[in-house]
Amino acid sequence: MQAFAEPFRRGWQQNVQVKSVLYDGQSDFQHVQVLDTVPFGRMLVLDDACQTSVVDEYIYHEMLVHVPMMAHPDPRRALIIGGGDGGALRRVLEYPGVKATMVEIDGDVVRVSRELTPSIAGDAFENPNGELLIDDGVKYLRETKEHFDVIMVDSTDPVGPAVELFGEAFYRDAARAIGDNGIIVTQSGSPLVMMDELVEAANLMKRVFPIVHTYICSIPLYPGVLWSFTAASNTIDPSNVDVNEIAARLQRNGHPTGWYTPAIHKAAFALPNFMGNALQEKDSNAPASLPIPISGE
Ligand code: AG3
Repeated sequence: MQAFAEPFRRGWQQNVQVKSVLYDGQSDFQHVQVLDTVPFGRMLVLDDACQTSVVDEYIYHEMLVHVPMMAHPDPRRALIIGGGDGGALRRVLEYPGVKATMVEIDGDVVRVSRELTPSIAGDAFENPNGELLIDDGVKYLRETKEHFDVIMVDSTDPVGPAVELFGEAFYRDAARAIGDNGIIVTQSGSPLVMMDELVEAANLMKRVFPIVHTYICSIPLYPGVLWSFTAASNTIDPSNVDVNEIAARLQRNGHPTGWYTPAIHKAAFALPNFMGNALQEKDSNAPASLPIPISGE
C-alpha cells in the first residue's frame, strides 16, 4: 500500500497509509490533493501539508470556532479567512442568528472539498446565512468597511499563499474590523515543531492587541500532534469566561460536539510550562523549563 508523509519538520515525520488518490491537481495557488487514507479516511493536502480529514476535522474546527464564538457575549457577524473545506463555516452557522462571510483565496479547494469531502461542510455552503467569496482575505480585510464580532483565520501554515495572514498589517486591519467588542483567532501551528512561528505570531498580535492568549489541543493529523491557536481582542478575554455561561451558550447552540466542552474551553488555555515561558504567559512561579521538546534541522 502507498504511504503519504509531510516533509520532515525538525526531524519529525508522520506517515499514513493511502488507499487511493482521489484528486491531484495544481490550482492557481497550490498543489491540491485529496487522499483516501486508512487512519483518517479522506484527507485534504495542500502543498504537501495535511489540512484536514473527515475523521478528525471536528477537533480543529470546534476549537477554532467555538472558543471565540462562545467567548463573545453576542456574536452576530463572523468572518472566516480561508477555510475552503467548509468545516469552520459549518460550525459558525450552528449559532442562531449569526451571519458569516467566508473569504477563501482558492476556488479549487472549495470545489474539490464540496465534491470529495462533503461531510466536512455539511450543508454550510447552501445555508443562506453564509456568504462565500473567492478572494484574497488580506485584501478583503484591508478594504472592508464592515464590523465583525468574530474573525477566524483558518489558514495553511505561515508559508506560501498564507504568509501575509500572519503579518502585522493584517492584524491591524483585523483590529479595525473587530473594534472594541470583537475577537480574532488564528491557527498558530504546532508548539512542538513550529515553536518559532507560533511565538512570532503571538508577539506580532501583542503589538496590536492588549489581550492575546494561546490555547491548545491535540490534532492527530498534524505534525507534532499538539496544536495551537492564538486569540486576540481589545476587551474580551476568552480564557476567562465563566464555565456555566459557556454551558448555557452551548445548550442554546444545540449542536453536538466531539471535542469541545465548557471544561475543555477553560483547560485549553492552561499552557505547558515550556510554552508559557516561550510566550511569556506563565501563570505560576514554576522555574524556567527545559527547551522546546523537539529539536532538529
Ligand atoms: N488549516 C491549518 C492546517 C495546518 C496544518 N499544518 C500542517 N499540516 N503542516 C486547516 C484547514 C482546515 N480547515
